[in-house]
Amino acid sequence: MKRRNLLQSALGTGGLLSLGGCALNPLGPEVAQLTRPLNERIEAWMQTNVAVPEFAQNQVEPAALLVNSFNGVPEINPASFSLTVDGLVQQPQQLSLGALGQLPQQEMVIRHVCVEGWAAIVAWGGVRLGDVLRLAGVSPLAGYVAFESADGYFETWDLRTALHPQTLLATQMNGAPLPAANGAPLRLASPLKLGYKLSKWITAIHVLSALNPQRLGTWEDQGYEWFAGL
Ligand SMILES: Nc1nc2c(c(=O)[nH]1)N[C@H]1C(S)=C(S)[C@@H](COP(=O)(O)O)O[C@H]1N2
Ligand SMILES: [Mo]
Repeated sequence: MKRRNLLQSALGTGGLLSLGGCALNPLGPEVAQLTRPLNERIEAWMQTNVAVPEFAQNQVEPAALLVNSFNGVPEINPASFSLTVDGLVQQPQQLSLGALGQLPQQEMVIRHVCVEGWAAIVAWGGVRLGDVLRLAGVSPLAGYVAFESADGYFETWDLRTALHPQTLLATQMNGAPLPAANGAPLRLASPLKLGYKLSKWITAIHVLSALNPQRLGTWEDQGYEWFAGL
């Protein structure tokens, strides 16, 4: 049973609830707006507790992953690079790539889905975002995470999806170091969110208690859905 069907039958709504990324709500935008906060909380909870099935290594589709960058490829020197983790944390961090390499390394084969209508199965390797956040010690008051990227891209996520074990800060793609065009040295990868949530070239992570509704994300601020769950 797919997670979405399971949730819908659990709620006894006969499939009328729109859950996350899909814009096709049969009850129209007003109802979608009304049910959205509830759906987001339920879906975030589901995502924290349920592992998304992964694909096999031989199912990766290297040619299907299109490069999608709104502002070119920023230049980043890996030797001097460090990832900032700050905001509502006990120990703000500046993590070099060497320091990130000391954390447990994970691999997963998942489907990347772009809202523009293409998808690709990709093998990602890197560290769990949750491990990085735990290193900094997230405050109990935190609920959101913001990501800054070297190309000026900006994203915000709910903390629960950020802490999900299948949300990675990837340094590897399809068995090789992450290419510059795909976000080297550090990008988000997760089977839980649409492509535009998966920031490339991440330089800073800010842990927040609330979101600024004027600054939800590069595409969200132009009308794209914020939760963007898969
Ligand atoms: N920093 C940054 N991250 C980004 C983007 C971008 O333009 N800049 N594009 C997003 C979109 S819309 C998609 S589909 C994926 C594409 O990742 P890829 O270029 O590795 O295929 O990156 C996402 N992350
Ligand atoms: Mo995308």
